[in-house]
Amino acid sequence: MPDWTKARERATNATATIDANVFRGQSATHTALVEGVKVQRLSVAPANSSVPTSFAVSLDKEWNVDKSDLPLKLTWKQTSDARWEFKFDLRREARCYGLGERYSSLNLRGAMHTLSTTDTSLDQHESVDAMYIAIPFLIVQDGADAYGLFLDSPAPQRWDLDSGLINEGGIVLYSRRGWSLYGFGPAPLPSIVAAYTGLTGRHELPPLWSLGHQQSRWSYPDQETALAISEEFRRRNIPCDTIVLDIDYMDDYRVFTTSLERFPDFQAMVEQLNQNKFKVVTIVDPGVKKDSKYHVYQEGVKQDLFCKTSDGKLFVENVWPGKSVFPDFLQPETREWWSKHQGFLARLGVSGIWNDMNEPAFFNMRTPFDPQCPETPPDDQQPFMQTSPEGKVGHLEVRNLYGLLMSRSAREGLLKERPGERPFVLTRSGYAGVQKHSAIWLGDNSSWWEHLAKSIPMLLNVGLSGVAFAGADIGGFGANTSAELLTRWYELGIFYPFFRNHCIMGGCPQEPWAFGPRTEEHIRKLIAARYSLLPYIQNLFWEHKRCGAPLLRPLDWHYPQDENVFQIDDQFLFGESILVAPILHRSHTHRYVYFPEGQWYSLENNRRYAGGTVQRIRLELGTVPAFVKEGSIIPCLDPVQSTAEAPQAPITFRVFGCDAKGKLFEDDGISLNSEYSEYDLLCTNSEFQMHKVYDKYNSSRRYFVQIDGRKTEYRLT
Ligand code: MIG
Repeated sequence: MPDWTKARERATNATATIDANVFRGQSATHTALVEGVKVQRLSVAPANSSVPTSFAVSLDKEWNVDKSDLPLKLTWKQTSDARWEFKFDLRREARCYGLGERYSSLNLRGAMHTLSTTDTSLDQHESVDAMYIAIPFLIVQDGADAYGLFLDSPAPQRWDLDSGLINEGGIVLYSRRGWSLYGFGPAPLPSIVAAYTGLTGRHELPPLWSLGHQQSRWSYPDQETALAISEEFRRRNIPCDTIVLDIDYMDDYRVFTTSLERFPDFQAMVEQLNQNKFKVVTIVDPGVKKDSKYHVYQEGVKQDLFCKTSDGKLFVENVWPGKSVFPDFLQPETREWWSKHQGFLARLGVSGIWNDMNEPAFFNMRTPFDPQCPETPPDDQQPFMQTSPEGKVGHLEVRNLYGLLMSRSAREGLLKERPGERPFVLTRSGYAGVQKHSAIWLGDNSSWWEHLAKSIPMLLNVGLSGVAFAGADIGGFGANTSAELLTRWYELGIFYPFFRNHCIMGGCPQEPWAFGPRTEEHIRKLIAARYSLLPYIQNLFWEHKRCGAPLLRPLDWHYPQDENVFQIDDQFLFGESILVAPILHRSHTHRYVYFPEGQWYSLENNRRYAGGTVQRIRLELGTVPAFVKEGSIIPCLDPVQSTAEAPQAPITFRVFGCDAKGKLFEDDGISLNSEYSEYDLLCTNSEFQMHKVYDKYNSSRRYFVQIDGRKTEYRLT
């Protein structure tokens, strides 16, 4: 084990001299236009090294040499061989967004933000800093202009967003390796996100089933329970698409095995679930049980695929299986090997892979990075080594990539197993660009009202960081939920792109029926509302694919001129047409809602609200807390119990106002390269029309139009 105390002492003694610039390497600035936005790239490598391969940036571009200043007057220096410092301007009025997963209000300003992937293990509260996901992309919104800074290095970083109230931002990067920094803008906020996701990639269209309701808990312990839960959903007419199996489906927590005692007919169970229009998602952790009789361990040892300490011994830590070893996903051979193992689950009929514990988390060494440390310890004093394309490297230098690369392997494995089918992967940890491979969730929240409320700004910042397909555990993971909290959580959760109810071992039951008929009735109605919005949600994913826009947007995304919206993070826009303003406090029945310009209609009862006003709105338990902007057409799916029924279900176009516009995107919901159709929906003077933009997908469903409560069939000609 490295001597951490020594490393830290040595580093602390160095503090006195850390101001001078000791840089003796190569640097270059280049520029390119990405999605119409000027992007400058500063590449820096210490002497005798090169800029490391990026696993985040996927864009191949012609870059031109550039001499102009970086945005926000950014300056940098190297203050020791293991520490870099950056400074940039943050004018008083500038707002800061992004940085991936932060336990924060929407505006990140006024605090330090540590980016080093960390299992917060239920400790999500005001004092938590580093979280599961680390995305070093910051957006600065200053007046009408937005800027972006992306420091592409998977080593620990600390971003100081003017915690000293001196109108200055700073970054410390704890690395001995080179890096690239990308500066974006000035440009409007949506363009900055388009350019950043142009560079780092976007989500593919998700399989439609993954947008339906997913039911999880730690754990459904055996196949009887998994089947019984699915049958409850059908019996009670509560729509649901997926049963999620947590760690107890495995044989003694060995990855890529199933328990013969508790799941003796795993494959038959999956078949039965599939027949009942459910998919199955299974958890996969990176820790491989250190057990000389276990094939996955044997293979990895034989092929030298696990992380080793600097003196060449296998790195062993405790996680669920007990003593475990960890694949080095930085090596292409490891990724290839791991990806093939997904086949074990895929052949049992499993549809999606849930990657947990991949910060990676360890039971003994909880946080390998110590933010008090002024610099990174030398490679050989780090917990273990990994093999990068440039050679051996200390774990901390590349730690933030672990979850991204693991989920990349999972995705590639599913693709190999079912070529042409959209893979569903969910990951807890990630780095910039993780959206190319996976959806994410916010990890271990609790059944607290605070966490219900916090999920809004957290998901807004995650979305602005390129990760649109995201959610939080509905009902709350830790602690015991209540009838009221669970209901309110569904009112908001039906707008989470990733829509899953999940709960900790030992927590009280929190399936939709757990609190009796009245609560069940509310939740049934709310889940049905989610399913009815699926065509609109598919439109939004299509929009994300084309321009990187998140589904959940802060109000200033669409109303950049309206100062009233700048600090709002207890309401959000769900695409351009829907404003969501949920109740976030126990026993509240009303809340204040700010309506931006225009007219707004309650999605539920069509009541009209004038824009530019704040209004006190009654939202009884079980109400969909959403308002549609006048001039919008929302495509709504007729009731289904599973998305398996969606292709045949009619769509009703709900028209809000006499003159309105909307979109319809349709495809088969499962093929990677599905044919698709896209229509512009138009209503003028209460006359409705669909215009083809592209129509290669032939749907057999019927369409209806609903204007002013009148519903008529519309025939596509
Ligand atoms: O140490 O697999 O965040 O969703 O239920 C806890 C058990 C490990 C943490 C995940 C949580 C999951 C749990 N896991």
